[in-house]
Amino acid sequence: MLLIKQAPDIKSSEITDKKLFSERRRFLRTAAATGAGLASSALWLPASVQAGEKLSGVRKSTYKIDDKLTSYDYITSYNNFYEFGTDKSSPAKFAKKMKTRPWTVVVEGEVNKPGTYDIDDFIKPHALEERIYRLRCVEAWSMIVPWVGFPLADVIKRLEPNSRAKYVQFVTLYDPEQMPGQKRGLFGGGLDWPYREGLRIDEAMNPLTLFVVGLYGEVLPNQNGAPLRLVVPWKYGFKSIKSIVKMRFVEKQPATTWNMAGSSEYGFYSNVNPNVDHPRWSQKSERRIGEDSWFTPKRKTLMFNGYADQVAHLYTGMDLKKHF
Ligand SMILES: Nc1nc2c(c(=O)[nH]1)N[C@H]1C(S)=C(S)[C@@H](COP(=O)(O)O)O[C@H]1N2
Ligand SMILES: [Mo]
Repeated sequence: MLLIKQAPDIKSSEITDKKLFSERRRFLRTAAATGAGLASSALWLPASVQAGEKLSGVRKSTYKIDDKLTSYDYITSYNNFYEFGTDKSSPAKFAKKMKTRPWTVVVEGEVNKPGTYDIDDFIKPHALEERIYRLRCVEAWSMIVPWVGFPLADVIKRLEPNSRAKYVQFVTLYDPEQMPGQKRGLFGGGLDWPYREGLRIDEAMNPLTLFVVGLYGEVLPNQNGAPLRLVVPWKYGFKSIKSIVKMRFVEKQPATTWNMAGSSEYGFYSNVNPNVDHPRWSQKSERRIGEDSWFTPKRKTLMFNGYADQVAHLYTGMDLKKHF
Protein backbone atom coordinates (compact mmCIF):
# COMPACT_ATOMS: atom_id res chain seq x y z
CA MET A 1 0.00 0.00 0.00
CA LEU A 2 1.25 3.46 -0.85
CA LEU A 3 1.14 6.40 1.46
CA ILE A 4 -0.24 9.38 -0.43
CA LYS A 5 0.45 12.78 1.06
CA GLN A 6 -1.77 15.70 0.17
CA ALA A 7 -0.12 18.52 -1.76
CA PRO A 8 -0.69 21.80 0.07
CA ASP A 9 -2.89 24.28 -1.77
CA ILE A 10 -0.92 27.49 -1.22
CA LYS A 11 -3.63 29.91 -2.29
CA SER A 12 -6.45 28.70 -0.08
CA SER A 13 -4.16 28.20 2.89
CA GLU A 14 -3.03 31.83 2.65
CA ILE A 15 -6.64 32.92 2.87
CA THR A 16 -7.21 30.58 5.80
CA ASP A 17 -4.10 32.02 7.50
CA LYS A 18 -5.51 35.51 7.47
CA LYS A 19 -8.94 34.49 8.64
CA LEU A 20 -7.66 32.35 11.48
CA PHE A 21 -5.19 35.03 12.53
CA SER A 22 -7.94 37.56 13.14
CA GLU A 23 -10.10 34.93 14.83
CA ARG A 24 -7.21 34.08 17.15
CA ARG A 25 -6.70 37.71 18.05
CA ARG A 26 -10.37 37.96 18.92
CA PHE A 27 -10.17 34.79 21.02
CA LEU A 28 -7.08 36.03 22.88
CA ARG A 29 -8.77 39.32 23.68
CA THR A 30 -11.87 37.53 24.96
CA ALA A 31 -9.74 35.10 26.93
CA ALA A 32 -7.82 37.96 28.54
CA ALA A 33 -11.02 39.83 29.33
CA THR A 34 -12.70 36.86 30.95
CA GLY A 35 -9.56 35.84 32.77
CA ALA A 36 -9.54 32.48 31.03
CA GLY A 37 -5.79 32.49 30.62
CA LEU A 38 -4.05 30.09 28.29
CA ALA A 39 -1.69 27.50 29.63
CA SER A 40 1.92 28.53 29.21
CA SER A 41 2.59 25.27 27.42
CA ALA A 42 0.06 26.30 24.78
CA LEU A 43 0.93 24.89 21.39
CA TRP A 44 0.12 26.68 18.18
CA LEU A 45 -0.80 24.42 15.34
CA PRO A 46 0.09 25.64 11.88
CA ALA A 47 -2.82 27.52 10.37
CA SER A 48 -2.79 25.39 7.23
CA VAL A 49 -2.98 21.97 8.71
CA GLN A 50 -2.34 19.16 6.29
CA ALA A 51 -2.59 15.47 6.93
CA GLY A 52 0.91 14.14 7.34
CA GLU A 53 2.36 17.45 8.59
CA LYS A 54 4.59 16.90 11.63
CA LEU A 55 3.11 18.00 14.96
CA SER A 56 5.59 19.85 17.16
CA GLY A 57 6.07 19.52 20.88
CA VAL A 58 4.42 16.13 21.21
CA ARG A 59 5.49 14.49 24.46
CA LYS A 60 5.45 10.72 24.88
CA SER A 61 3.14 9.67 27.65
CA THR A 62 3.21 6.71 29.98
CA TYR A 63 -0.08 5.55 28.48
CA LYS A 64 1.20 2.91 26.12
CA ILE A 65 0.88 -0.76 25.48
CA ASP A 66 3.92 -2.68 24.39
CA ASP A 67 2.45 -4.62 21.45
CA LYS A 68 3.98 -4.02 18.04
CA LEU A 69 2.51 -0.90 16.43
CA THR A 70 0.20 -1.38 13.47
CA SER A 71 1.83 0.20 10.42
CA TYR A 72 0.88 3.72 9.30
CA ASP A 73 -0.26 2.28 6.00
CA TYR A 74 -2.75 -0.08 7.63
CA ILE A 75 -4.03 2.50 10.11
CA THR A 76 -4.69 4.95 7.28
CA SER A 77 -6.04 2.60 4.63
CA TYR A 78 -8.23 0.13 6.57
CA ASN A 79 -10.89 2.39 8.03
CA ASN A 80 -14.47 2.56 9.17
CA PHE A 81 -15.90 5.96 8.27
CA TYR A 82 -19.34 5.32 6.79
CA GLU A 83 -19.71 8.93 5.69
CA PHE A 84 -17.27 7.95 2.93
CA GLY A 85 -18.61 4.48 2.18
CA THR A 86 -19.02 1.19 3.96
CA ASP A 87 -15.98 -0.72 2.80
CA LYS A 88 -12.60 -0.33 4.50
CA SER A 89 -10.78 1.18 1.54
CA SER A 90 -13.32 3.92 0.69
CA PRO A 91 -12.45 6.44 3.45
CA ALA A 92 -8.80 6.67 2.34
CA LYS A 93 -9.98 7.33 -1.22
CA PHE A 94 -12.88 9.70 -0.64
CA ALA A 95 -12.07 11.58 2.59
CA LYS A 96 -9.01 13.30 1.10
CA LYS A 97 -11.02 16.19 -0.26
CA MET A 98 -12.83 16.97 3.00
CA LYS A 99 -11.99 20.50 4.17
CA THR A 100 -10.77 20.50 7.77
CA ARG A 101 -9.98 24.25 7.96
CA PRO A 102 -11.71 26.48 8.75
CA TRP A 103 -13.62 24.22 11.19
CA THR A 104 -15.61 25.02 14.26
CA VAL A 105 -16.68 23.05 17.32
CA VAL A 106 -20.01 24.05 18.86
CA VAL A 107 -20.31 23.56 22.61
CA GLU A 108 -23.86 23.68 23.96
CA GLY A 109 -26.26 22.49 26.62
CA GLU A 110 -25.63 22.26 30.35
CA VAL A 111 -22.32 24.11 30.36
CA ASN A 112 -21.02 27.48 31.60
CA LYS A 113 -18.88 28.18 28.55
CA PRO A 114 -21.01 27.38 25.51
CA GLY A 115 -19.97 28.78 22.18
CA THR A 116 -18.64 28.22 18.71
CA TYR A 117 -14.92 27.61 18.93
CA ASP A 118 -12.47 27.77 16.08
CA ILE A 119 -10.76 24.38 15.96
CA ASP A 120 -7.26 25.78 16.48
CA ASP A 121 -8.38 27.88 19.45
CA PHE A 122 -10.11 24.80 20.82
CA ILE A 123 -6.92 22.73 20.64
CA LYS A 124 -4.39 25.42 21.47
CA PRO A 125 -4.59 25.44 25.30
CA HIS A 126 -3.69 21.77 25.42
CA ALA A 127 -0.26 20.17 25.35
CA LEU A 128 -0.14 17.28 22.90
CA GLU A 129 0.90 13.81 23.98
CA GLU A 130 1.39 10.49 22.25
CA ARG A 131 -0.54 7.54 23.62
CA ILE A 132 -0.33 4.04 22.28
CA TYR A 133 -3.75 2.43 22.58
CA ARG A 134 -5.36 -0.72 21.26
CA LEU A 135 -8.35 -0.01 19.03
CA ARG A 136 -10.78 -2.93 19.19
CA CYS A 137 -13.50 -2.83 16.55
CA VAL A 138 -16.85 -4.50 17.20
CA GLU A 139 -16.08 -6.48 14.02
CA ALA A 140 -13.52 -8.47 16.06
CA TRP A 141 -10.30 -6.97 14.73
CA SER A 142 -7.80 -4.72 16.47
CA MET A 143 -4.93 -2.33 15.78
CA ILE A 144 -2.24 -0.73 17.93
CA VAL A 145 -2.21 3.00 17.27
CA PRO A 146 0.13 5.79 18.44
CA TRP A 147 -2.47 8.57 18.74
CA VAL A 148 -1.58 12.21 19.41
CA GLY A 149 -4.05 14.17 21.49
CA PHE A 150 -5.04 15.50 24.88
CA PRO A 151 -7.35 14.27 27.62
CA LEU A 152 -11.04 15.03 27.10
CA ALA A 153 -11.18 15.66 30.87
CA ASP A 154 -9.03 18.79 30.46
CA VAL A 155 -11.40 20.16 27.81
CA ILE A 156 -14.43 19.43 29.97
CA LYS A 157 -12.86 21.17 32.97
CA ARG A 158 -12.21 24.21 30.79
CA LEU A 159 -15.80 24.28 29.48
CA GLU A 160 -17.31 23.91 32.98
CA PRO A 161 -20.41 21.76 32.64
CA ASN A 162 -23.04 22.48 35.31
CA SER A 163 -24.46 19.95 37.79
CA ARG A 164 -27.24 18.90 35.38
CA ALA A 165 -24.69 17.61 32.85
CA LYS A 166 -24.81 13.83 33.30
CA TYR A 167 -23.80 12.89 29.74
CA VAL A 168 -21.96 14.40 26.84
CA GLN A 169 -22.98 13.83 23.23
CA PHE A 170 -20.68 14.28 20.23
CA VAL A 171 -21.79 14.94 16.65
CA THR A 172 -19.89 14.49 13.37
CA LEU A 173 -20.01 16.93 10.46
CA TYR A 174 -23.11 16.65 8.28
CA ASP A 175 -22.24 17.65 4.72
CA PRO A 176 -23.44 15.25 2.02
CA GLU A 177 -21.55 17.20 -0.65
CA GLN A 178 -18.27 16.37 1.09
CA MET A 179 -19.42 13.09 2.60
CA PRO A 180 -21.01 11.05 -0.18
CA GLY A 181 -22.01 8.24 2.19
CA GLN A 182 -24.55 10.62 3.72
CA LYS A 183 -26.45 10.70 0.45
CA ARG A 184 -29.03 8.12 1.30
CA GLY A 185 -28.91 5.04 -0.85
CA LEU A 186 -25.73 5.91 -2.71
CA PHE A 187 -23.39 3.76 -0.64
CA GLY A 188 -26.05 1.93 1.32
CA GLY A 189 -24.74 2.84 4.77
CA GLY A 190 -28.29 3.50 5.85
CA LEU A 191 -27.34 5.28 9.07
CA ASP A 192 -29.29 8.19 10.53
CA TRP A 193 -26.94 11.13 9.88
CA PRO A 194 -25.14 12.95 11.36
CA TYR A 195 -23.17 10.28 13.22
CA ARG A 196 -23.66 10.70 16.96
CA GLU A 197 -22.02 9.24 20.03
CA GLY A 198 -22.15 9.79 23.75
CA LEU A 199 -20.52 9.07 27.08
CA ARG A 200 -21.58 9.28 30.67
CA ILE A 201 -19.82 12.28 32.20
CA ASP A 202 -17.61 10.11 34.44
CA GLU A 203 -16.56 8.05 31.40
CA ALA A 204 -15.79 11.27 29.56
CA MET A 205 -13.71 12.49 32.54
CA ASN A 206 -11.73 9.25 32.83
CA PRO A 207 -8.04 9.98 32.19
CA LEU A 208 -7.94 7.39 29.36
CA THR A 209 -10.50 9.25 27.23
CA LEU A 210 -8.67 11.18 24.56
CA PHE A 211 -9.41 13.90 22.01
CA VAL A 212 -7.18 13.03 19.06
CA VAL A 213 -5.65 15.34 16.44
CA GLY A 214 -2.84 13.18 15.10
CA LEU A 215 -1.18 9.80 14.76
CA TYR A 216 2.44 8.71 14.35
CA GLY A 217 3.45 12.26 15.35
CA GLU A 218 1.66 13.80 12.37
CA VAL A 219 -1.60 15.63 11.71
CA LEU A 220 -4.47 13.15 11.56
CA PRO A 221 -5.37 12.02 8.04
CA ASN A 222 -8.98 12.78 7.11
CA GLN A 223 -9.94 9.10 6.94
CA ASN A 224 -9.00 8.75 10.62
CA GLY A 225 -11.31 11.58 11.66
CA ALA A 226 -9.55 14.91 11.14
CA PRO A 227 -9.49 17.49 12.48
CA LEU A 228 -10.72 16.20 15.85
CA ARG A 229 -11.96 12.81 16.97
CA LEU A 230 -12.60 10.96 20.16
CA VAL A 231 -10.73 7.81 21.25
CA VAL A 232 -12.24 5.75 24.07
CA PRO A 233 -9.91 2.77 24.28
CA TRP A 234 -11.97 0.47 26.51
CA LYS A 235 -15.00 0.64 24.22
CA TYR A 236 -15.65 -0.76 20.76
CA GLY A 237 -14.22 1.43 18.00
CA PHE A 238 -17.56 2.90 16.94
CA LYS A 239 -17.72 4.96 20.16
CA SER A 240 -14.60 6.79 18.94
CA ILE A 241 -16.47 9.31 16.81
CA LYS A 242 -14.64 11.14 14.04
CA SER A 243 -14.60 14.68 12.60
CA ILE A 244 -16.47 16.23 15.52
CA VAL A 245 -18.37 19.52 15.07
CA LYS A 246 -20.43 19.53 18.25
CA MET A 247 -20.27 18.65 21.94
CA ARG A 248 -23.53 18.81 23.83
CA PHE A 249 -23.79 18.46 27.62
CA VAL A 250 -27.11 16.85 28.52
CA GLU A 251 -29.08 15.50 31.45
CA LYS A 252 -30.45 12.36 29.79
CA GLN A 253 -28.64 9.53 28.00
CA PRO A 254 -28.21 10.83 24.44
CA ALA A 255 -29.05 9.08 21.18
CA THR A 256 -26.14 7.27 19.53
CA THR A 257 -25.92 6.25 15.88
CA TRP A 258 -25.31 2.51 16.16
CA ASN A 259 -27.79 2.11 18.98
CA MET A 260 -30.42 3.78 16.78
CA ALA A 261 -29.43 1.53 13.87
CA GLY A 262 -29.80 -1.66 15.93
CA SER A 263 -30.44 -1.47 19.67
CA SER A 264 -30.27 -5.26 20.12
CA GLU A 265 -26.75 -5.32 18.67
CA TYR A 266 -25.23 -2.05 19.89
CA GLY A 267 -25.86 -0.77 23.40
CA PHE A 268 -25.08 2.69 24.74
CA TYR A 269 -22.12 1.45 26.79
CA SER A 270 -20.44 -0.81 24.21
CA ASN A 271 -17.59 -1.71 26.53
CA VAL A 272 -15.24 -4.27 25.03
CA ASN A 273 -16.46 -7.41 26.75
CA PRO A 274 -15.46 -10.93 25.67
CA ASN A 275 -18.29 -12.31 27.84
CA VAL A 276 -21.05 -10.62 25.86
CA ASP A 277 -21.20 -11.80 22.26
CA HIS A 278 -22.62 -9.72 19.47
CA PRO A 279 -25.89 -11.45 18.49
CA ARG A 280 -24.31 -12.47 15.17
CA TRP A 281 -20.72 -13.26 16.19
CA SER A 282 -18.38 -13.92 19.12
CA GLN A 283 -16.45 -11.18 20.87
CA LYS A 284 -14.11 -13.61 22.65
CA SER A 285 -11.20 -13.08 20.29
CA GLU A 286 -9.83 -10.73 17.67
CA ARG A 287 -7.60 -10.54 14.62
CA ARG A 288 -4.71 -8.03 14.54
CA ILE A 289 -4.86 -6.02 11.31
CA GLY A 290 -1.68 -6.23 9.25
CA GLU A 291 -0.32 -9.21 11.17
CA ASP A 292 -2.85 -12.01 11.58
CA SER A 293 -4.14 -13.86 8.55
CA TRP A 294 -7.50 -15.58 8.43
CA PHE A 295 -5.62 -18.80 9.37
CA THR A 296 -3.67 -17.47 12.39
CA PRO A 297 -5.17 -18.46 15.73
CA LYS A 298 -7.16 -15.49 17.02
CA ARG A 299 -5.96 -13.39 19.94
CA LYS A 300 -7.99 -13.39 23.12
CA THR A 301 -10.02 -10.25 23.65
CA LEU A 302 -9.47 -8.74 27.08
CA MET A 303 -12.13 -7.37 29.41
CA PHE A 304 -12.45 -3.61 28.79
CA ASN A 305 -9.89 -4.12 26.00
CA GLY A 306 -7.17 -4.56 28.64
CA TYR A 307 -8.01 -1.36 30.53
CA ALA A 308 -9.97 -2.96 33.40
CA ASP A 309 -7.67 -1.55 36.11
CA GLN A 310 -8.45 1.98 34.99
CA VAL A 311 -12.17 1.70 34.19
CA ALA A 312 -13.84 -1.28 35.88
CA HIS A 313 -14.81 0.92 38.85
CA LEU A 314 -17.03 3.01 36.56
CA TYR A 315 -19.40 0.06 36.29
CA THR A 316 -19.56 -1.42 39.78
CA GLY A 317 -23.06 -2.59 40.54
CA MET A 318 -24.09 -2.57 36.88
CA ASP A 319 -25.14 -5.74 35.08
CA LEU A 320 -22.88 -5.55 32.03
CA LYS A 321 -24.93 -8.20 30.21
CA LYS A 322 -27.95 -5.89 30.42
CA HIS A 323 -26.00 -2.65 29.92
CA PHE A 324 -23.90 -3.95 27.01
N1 LIG B 1 -18.25 9.74 12.19
C1 LIG B 1 -17.86 8.47 12.25
N2 LIG B 1 -17.05 8.07 13.25
C2 LIG B 1 -16.64 6.79 13.31
C3 LIG B 1 -17.10 5.82 12.37
C4 LIG B 1 -17.96 6.27 11.33
O1 LIG B 1 -18.40 5.50 10.46
N3 LIG B 1 -18.30 7.59 11.30
N4 LIG B 1 -16.69 4.50 12.49
C5 LIG B 1 -16.28 4.05 13.84
C6 LIG B 1 -15.71 2.70 13.85
S1 LIG B 1 -16.79 1.40 13.64
C7 LIG B 1 -14.39 2.47 14.13
S2 LIG B 1 -13.79 0.89 14.34
C8 LIG B 1 -13.43 3.59 14.23
C9 LIG B 1 -12.31 3.38 13.23
O2 LIG B 1 -11.31 4.35 13.37
P1 LIG B 1 -10.02 4.30 12.42
O3 LIG B 1 -10.52 4.32 11.00
O4 LIG B 1 -9.22 5.51 12.77
O5 LIG B 1 -9.31 3.03 12.72
O6 LIG B 1 -14.03 4.86 13.96
C10 LIG B 1 -15.32 5.04 14.51
N5 LIG B 1 -15.78 6.41 14.32
MO1 LIG C 1 -15.69 -0.45 14.53
